[in-house]
Amino acid sequence: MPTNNQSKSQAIEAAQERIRSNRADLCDITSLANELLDRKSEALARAITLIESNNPSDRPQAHKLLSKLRDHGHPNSLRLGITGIPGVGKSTFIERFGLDLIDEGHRVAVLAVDPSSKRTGGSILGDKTRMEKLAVSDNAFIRPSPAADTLGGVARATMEAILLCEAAGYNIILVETVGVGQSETSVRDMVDVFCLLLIGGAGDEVQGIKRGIVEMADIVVVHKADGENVGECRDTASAYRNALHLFPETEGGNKVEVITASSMSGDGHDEFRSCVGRLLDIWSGNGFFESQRSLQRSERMASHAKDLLFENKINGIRSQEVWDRLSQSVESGEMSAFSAAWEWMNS
Ligand SMILES: Nc1nc2c(ncn2[C@@H]2O[C@H](COP(=O)(O)OP(=O)(O)OP(=O)(O)O)[C@@H](O)[C@H]2O)c(=O)[nH]1
Ligand SMILES: [Mg+2]
Repeated sequence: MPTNNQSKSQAIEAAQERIRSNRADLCDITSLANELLDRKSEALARAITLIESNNPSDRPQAHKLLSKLRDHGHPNSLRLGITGIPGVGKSTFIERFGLDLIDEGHRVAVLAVDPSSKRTGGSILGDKTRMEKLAVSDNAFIRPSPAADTLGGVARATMEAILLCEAAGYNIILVETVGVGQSETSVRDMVDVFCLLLIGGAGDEVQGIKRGIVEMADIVVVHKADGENVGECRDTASAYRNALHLFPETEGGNKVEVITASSMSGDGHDEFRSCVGRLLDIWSGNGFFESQRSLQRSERMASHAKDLLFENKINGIRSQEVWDRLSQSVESGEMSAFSAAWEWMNS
């Protein structure tokens, strides 16, 4: 049996250890933040790993890091999403677009959101090989998709990864996402400009395009417009132009532009950069750029709160037991999913 004095000194020692480790964490986070602000890409990679972590015990650290970097956002950053079905040429397009931007003096970060990575083992190899030149540029940072997606973690982490890239001095952030599932809708809410890549000729069903995705786009690019494909791509572009003409005016007061491009020949890339420039001119003139960002920030807060609440609740041991019991009832058909979720929430 420990004496009273013994247990008291043990408690003091434990408390001191806790304070020491908190200080060590704080120190590590401070130096990580400083290295990131010094534009060390290795620090940026480590910081993204921290915010991508699905371990709830890493949350306080992530919070500390983001708080330290809060005032270091890039004043003139541009966040651009590129979506389209697998194989439409997103990575190849980004490589060429990114290299052109670097030539113009920009610093470019590429983040990939790939909901299919869980199934296929990821397009990491594809990302690396399709962006060979960009990958070795000092002014580019490429982050392939995280390997697993739990509790919407991939999308959650991507918004924060954008902020970290900006703090590390990247002014153009390109987010590549496969346009077949949920991911592109959440990516739309993280970027300023959203671009849809299509292939000439194939109808919407063939392209696996979800309803509504075309309406979300600011710029539509009919891609791989080279060799024998040029004519077909032009036809597809004009069909989309006609269809988009019938849509109501966009919130930003801009016209959705439809162009053809090839990342093999480079045709259409100048036109693409002009389209982006025109959009930014319109949006900075009418205030839409800033208002869209403000709205995105407040929506992100709600979505983080939802994730954290869920995580907090599901990680309680009792709560997990209740979850397992209710989920068995749902699986066996004894209970509806809504009632079970309701009961769990109120448990
Ligand atoms: N002809 C032609 N082929 C292209 C063009 N761009 C890309 N490709 C080819 O299309 C294939 C797919 O290119 P990626 O850039 O990997 O496509 P992706 O959309 O990033 O694919 P995922 O990341 O797997 O969704 C590759 O074989 C490219 O060489 C283009 O402009 N013209
Ligand atoms: Mg790709």
